[in-house]
Amino acid sequence: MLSQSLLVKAARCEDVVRPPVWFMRQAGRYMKEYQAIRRNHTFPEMYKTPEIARDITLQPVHVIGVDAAILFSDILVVPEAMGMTLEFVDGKGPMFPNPVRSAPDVKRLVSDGSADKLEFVYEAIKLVKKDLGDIPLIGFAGAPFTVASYMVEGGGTKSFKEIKKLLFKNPDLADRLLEKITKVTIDYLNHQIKSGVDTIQIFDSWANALAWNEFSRFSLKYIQKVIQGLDNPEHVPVIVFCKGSSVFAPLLENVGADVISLDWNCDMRDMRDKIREDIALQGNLDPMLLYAPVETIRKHVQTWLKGMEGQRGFIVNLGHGILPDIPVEAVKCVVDTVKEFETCRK
Ligand code: 1CP
Repeated sequence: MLSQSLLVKAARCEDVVRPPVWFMRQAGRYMKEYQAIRRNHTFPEMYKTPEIARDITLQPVHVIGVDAAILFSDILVVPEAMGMTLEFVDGKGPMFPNPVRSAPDVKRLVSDGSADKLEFVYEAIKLVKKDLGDIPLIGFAGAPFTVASYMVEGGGTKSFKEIKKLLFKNPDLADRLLEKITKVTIDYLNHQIKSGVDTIQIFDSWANALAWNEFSRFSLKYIQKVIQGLDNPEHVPVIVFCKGSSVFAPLLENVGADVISLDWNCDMRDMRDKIREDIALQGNLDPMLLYAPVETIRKHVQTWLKGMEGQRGFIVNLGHGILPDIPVEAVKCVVDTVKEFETCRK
């Protein structure tokens, strides 16, 4: 593990000359280099072919100059490995034509040995690590609640009606589903650690659909189980990204993560005063800021960095992923502005 990299050091709240910067969804459609590969391949072909996954993972490191790579893959490979049919429909995103709705549906899902089917991910990690040099690689998985939501809804949703119906009408069945996903997720992340990732991020992208009690009961509990289940002898840092973290941060403090990744609704400096100082914070620029002219972005990021000056345990990112029509220059401008800001030492 690259324990001297800016990312790992910041995640461990050690002294760094400046905060590291990377972005959720940094490998993707806003880059012409990605589009060039996408024109000739379907999305599943891309993440299931280790050489292609490697090339896409490396693109933002070369083009944007980020301080970390994140493996090009998807959180939904886990339900696919558990036996669900996954389709990516252009313009609509991921879909499960046979969503999980009943006890027999949950029973049919396979958890034992399912993570072994994701060899293409582990192979991609090994290939990326050969080419990355001293830039760290982030592996990831979805949080059990977010993955369960996709499995129950059958795809993207605005209302979260089906998953919330399940939680409120049949909490025991919801638990059985979440337990199964948790088991596969632990195995999956342990394989990723063995294959060489330097950091792990757990994406709870849909947690903001939940109320306070349900977040504790159905999301936090299972993220905690995932972290506790890791076989992590070198202590690869664990980042928990949670949409809704502006509200749920006090709960997330005790989940066992090294880093909490914040959405854009909260003030980072204010959050720094509230969260235990041995936990690093990541975030939290509004992704839509990147539609502004580069000069506006530069000034905004400079002012924001000034506000965090002298703080240990700070990783620059967005509050959620880069949108597909964001100009590359805008993303690069954030990276350059952070790199010019060498004052994060106490
Ligand atoms: O070209 C295409 O049509 C595919 C678009 C695409 C891409 C580039 C999808 C389908 N997934 C990805 C890559 C991806 N997904 C990464 C790559 C690494 C990186 O961040 O650069 C990661 C980490 C993910 C994880 C992921 N997939 C999440 C969690 C992160 C987040 O943004 O909240 C979620 C929710 C998904 C589901 C998914 N897969 C793809 C799309 C378009 C979506 C989102 C659909 C929705 O919002 O409902």
